[in-house]
Order: sequence, then C-alpha cells, then structure tokens
Amino acid sequence: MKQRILSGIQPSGALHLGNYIGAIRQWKDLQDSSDAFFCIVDYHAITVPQDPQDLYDNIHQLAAMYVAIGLDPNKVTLFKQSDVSAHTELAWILNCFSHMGELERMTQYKDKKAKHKQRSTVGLFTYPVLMAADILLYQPHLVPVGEDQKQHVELTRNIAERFNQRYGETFRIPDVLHPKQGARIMSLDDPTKKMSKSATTERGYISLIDPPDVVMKKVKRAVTDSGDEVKAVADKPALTNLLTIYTAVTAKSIGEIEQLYVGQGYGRFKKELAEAIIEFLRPIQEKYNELIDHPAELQKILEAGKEKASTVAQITLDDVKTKLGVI
Ligand code: ATP
Ligand code: LTN
Repeated sequence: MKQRILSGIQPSGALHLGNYIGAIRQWKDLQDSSDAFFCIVDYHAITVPQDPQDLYDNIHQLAAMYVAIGLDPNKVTLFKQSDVSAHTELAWILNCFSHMGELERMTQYKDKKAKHKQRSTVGLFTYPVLMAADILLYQPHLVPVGEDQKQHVELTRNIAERFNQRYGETFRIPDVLHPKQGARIMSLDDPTKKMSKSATTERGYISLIDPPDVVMKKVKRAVTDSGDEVKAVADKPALTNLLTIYTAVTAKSIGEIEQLYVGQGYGRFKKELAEAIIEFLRPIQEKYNELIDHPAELQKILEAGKEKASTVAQITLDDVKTKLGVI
C-alpha cells in the first residue's frame, strides 16, 4: 500500500522560495511513491480580512502554481478546501475536543492576533482545529510542511489521540515531515525572521513569479554577514540561508558551492546565485503563464479533485458521526 500524504497552502498571495523549499519540493518528490492530497485552504485564508476578487484570483493562481511547479494532477489529488464540506463539519466536531489552553499556546495565532489587533476573530483562534480536520479526514501517514507548522501538526496528533482514546481507533496519527535542508528559509533582509509573503516589505522574499530583474535586485540587496567567506556556519546565518537557497535551486551540494567561491568574496556569489534562481524559475513561470490563460483547464482539475477528495473524506466523517451517535 502506498503511503498517504496530505498538505495545504493558503491562497494568500504568490508563493515564495521558502514555500517551495520548505514544503512543495517534498510534495513533488513524494508524488510518485505516495497517494497524495494537496489542498488550497481557502477557508483558512478568510481568518484574516480578504478582498473577494483577490481571494478568487489567488485561489486560481495557487492551483496554477501547484501544477506549474510539477505536481501532476493525474498522479495527485489537487482540491479546494471549501469544495469539500466535510472539512468544516469535522472542524466543528474537533472544536469540541480541543482545549482553550492548547489553542492559546499556538505561536502562529499569537503572531497573527498581534498583527490584526482590532479584528482578531474566533476563526483565527480555531484555525489549527480546521487544519486538524483537513489532515485527519484523509488518514495520512505524513504531513509534509515547513518547520513553522510543526506545532499545528503536534496539536492535530493530540486531538486525534484524545478522540481515539474515547471512541476507539478512528484517526491515523500522522507524522510531520520536514525537508533535511531548508525547513525554515529566512528573510533576505533579516536572517532572524522566516521568509514570509505577508512581510511588510517585498525585499525579504523571492516570489516564484518575480521577473529576472527583480530577482537579481533582491539577491544583490540581500543582507550578508561580516567577513567575505562564502560558508554555511553557525555564525553566518545570512550566508547559510543563501547557500541553502542555492543548493535547493541547483543540483549542487552546499560543500560544492562553498568550493566554487573560495577567495571570491560575496559579489560573484550573489550574482551567480541570482542567475541560478532565475534559471530555476524560468520553466515554472512559463508553465504558470500558460495555465493562467486556461482557467477552464484549472477548473477541470479542481472539479476532479473535489470528487476524489469528497469520497475519501466522507468515509472518515461518517465513521466519526457514527461513533458520536449523530448518525
Ligand atoms: P504567510 O506569511 O501569509 O503566513 P507563509 O509565507 O508563511 O504565509 P504559508 O502559506 O503559511 O506561507 O505556508 C505554506 C507552506 O510553506 C507551509 O508548509 C509552511 O510551513 C511553508 N513555509 C512557509 N514559509 C516558509 C519558510 N520561510 N521556510 C520554509 N518553509 C516555509
Ligand atoms: N496552516 C498551514 C496551512 C494548512 C495546512 C493544512 C498544511 C492548512 N491546512 C493541512 C498542512 C495540512 C499554513 O499556514 N501553512
């Protein structure tokens, strides 16, 4: 039996290299050997204010990006969370098995609450419970995500264990899967913060749809460490981050890259890193532009995904409802 995997991304703007290296790269690598479900988590996106037209566009752009990056809709199930009503149904049920204290401890909640002070919603608070529902419905063995999502997957495991203890084996307890390198890509303008699309300036991240001149500019402006050695070591967090990006977009190991720039300083390293990123992005952007021009094709992929995901999710939901005594 193939391993089942499930992951998701919010349609909250163009993806960046951190999303690719921390999450989607693993999805791509796993698509042949596993039974994979990848979700566009649109109901998670509305936990903070969204413009309707932007959200609609972002959903379709994310679907196009999933395919452009190399996920094959014939091998994996690509679907939209709001298309499968079992997600919100199970989320309600799991809310009744989640404790206030454990949700209050979630660092993503604390960060986002601080950002949206005036309009912090209950949805933002129970966001991790909806994520637990997304996961548990599909009984996955693995959840491939970046490091920032580890706490949410641990919460998912705790909620599932609690339910299983009370009602008998219902949910598989999933393991989190992080990449060996690049589980936390840092911001280009501040290597102490993670690369994020909701950062205050665009200088910190490279979007997968940034044109070549923008990539070159952002890499050239990236913060570096003191000294001039190109080395991935603990006291060079900025260089370590740039080298992690370099190795992810080429077939070269960090050791090989370090060797290439011995005694060369940062200038040539940054220029060639930018060129490598541009080369890496070129085919992705070509495919993406082609797909964006064919919305009917994207719609067809999401329709097929909805069908397949609904069937799998409903089996778990029916089991849960039977155990609760509501069927
Ligand atoms: P936002 O900044 O809007 O919260 P984000 O850029 O952090 O978004 P998400 O959509 O929350 O990205 O994350 C999608 C996936 O990418 C998740 O699996 C997450 O762990 C991973 N990811 C996000 N940022 C990074 C990063 N800097 N390094 C590695 N993985 C990341
Ligand atoms: N919380 C995640 C997005 C997400 C997710 C999921 C990831 C929602 N549901 C299920 C993996 C599995 C994020 O912010 N990146």
